[in-house]
Amino acid sequence: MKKAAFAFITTSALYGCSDEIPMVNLGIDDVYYIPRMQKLDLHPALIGERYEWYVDDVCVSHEKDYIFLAAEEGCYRLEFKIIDSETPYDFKFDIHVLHEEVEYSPYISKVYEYCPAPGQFINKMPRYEEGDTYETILQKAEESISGTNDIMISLGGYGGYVTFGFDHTVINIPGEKDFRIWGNAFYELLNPDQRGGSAEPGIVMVSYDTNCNGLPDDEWYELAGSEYYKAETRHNYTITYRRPDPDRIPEEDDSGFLDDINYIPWSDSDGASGHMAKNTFHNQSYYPLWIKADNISFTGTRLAPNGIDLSGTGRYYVLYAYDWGYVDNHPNEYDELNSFDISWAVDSEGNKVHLPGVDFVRVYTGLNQYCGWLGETSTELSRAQDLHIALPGIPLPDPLK
Ligand SMILES: [Ca+2]
Ligand SMILES: [Ca+2]
Ligand SMILES: [Ca+2]
Repeated sequence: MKKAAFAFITTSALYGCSDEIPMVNLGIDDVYYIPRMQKLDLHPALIGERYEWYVDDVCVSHEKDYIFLAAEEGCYRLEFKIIDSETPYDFKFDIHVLHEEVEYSPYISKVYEYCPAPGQFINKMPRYEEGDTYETILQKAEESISGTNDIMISLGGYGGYVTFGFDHTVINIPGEKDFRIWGNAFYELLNPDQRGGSAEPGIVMVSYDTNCNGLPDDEWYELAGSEYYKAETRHNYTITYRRPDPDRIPEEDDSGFLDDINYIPWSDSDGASGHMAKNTFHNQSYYPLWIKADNISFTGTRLAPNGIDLSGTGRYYVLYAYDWGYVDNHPNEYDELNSFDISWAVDSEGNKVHLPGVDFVRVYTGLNQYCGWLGETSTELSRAQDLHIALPGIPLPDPLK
């Protein structure tokens, strides 16, 4: 991001008839050169009653500050007006948007947070080794899902999340899906038309780096998928998991697949409580070993259970995919059903929000569900891609065709 330099002008030059010549510092340059898909943070130093920003004669904002962001290379004519009865102001300047010097990657370049809930794949995907800290686990998560490394990470039970970003801002192109995420969902072979099998829907949140500090400390917006407005979807749901009691006496269930049914206690904001069981397939700790706290809490939207025990005896669960808008919900070959439109973003009240792009993407497990020997439902993911960056040798599809 280019820092705004100082532009000096005098009010007398603009309005005349003054003996005094105060120096006025607008804080905006006459011309800028920036790469595409990078924000330019404009902070005028002057104040007035109202403000207007124009890009190529189209009014784009009435705020005092403006973040310019463009997907396309070219020259953009900007105009900034201060509407004020005493000291009105009008300033025109140019922004030249250029191709980046080092070609952007369409894939994840950074993992900012990896905070899984407990689960049977935790401490395995990625693998915890003696001496690991949060920082080293975070680095392992980044090495797993960045670029085309395609190593699956697990988010554990309800609420567990990962936050990642790209080497540029993902632009919200109107009418188009903007990024894609790979999971490990599959449809079972008996009735693939039913779209059931292993669907472990993860909810996507997005954030725009509005304070331009490169950190995910800005407002988050949920991408409202097919279930968002349904009555059975629970918003502002909180769950707390507790570290297993080392003095508990492990108890088996009748199936023989669960050898510790009171393993990890949880309680939620609805007053419900239960346990995540330990199964015979995974014997490592399910509680993240790098976490010192004895409790972990998560808050978000919780989707209704999607698993049905077709056997009636707890031995054959099918987890049905929701229609659209979730990660690890449909098999990866359904690229449309694994792609996301930033225009689905809603605020905490469920109102639609327009975001010009996103710098941070968060995915969290959307269900609190336990399915016999399959264990807890947990979202997995291995890769994400900005759909607006051309892959080497493959041109982007023309949306007009
Ligand atoms: Ca879009
Ligand atoms: Ca920020
Ligand atoms: Ca999965």
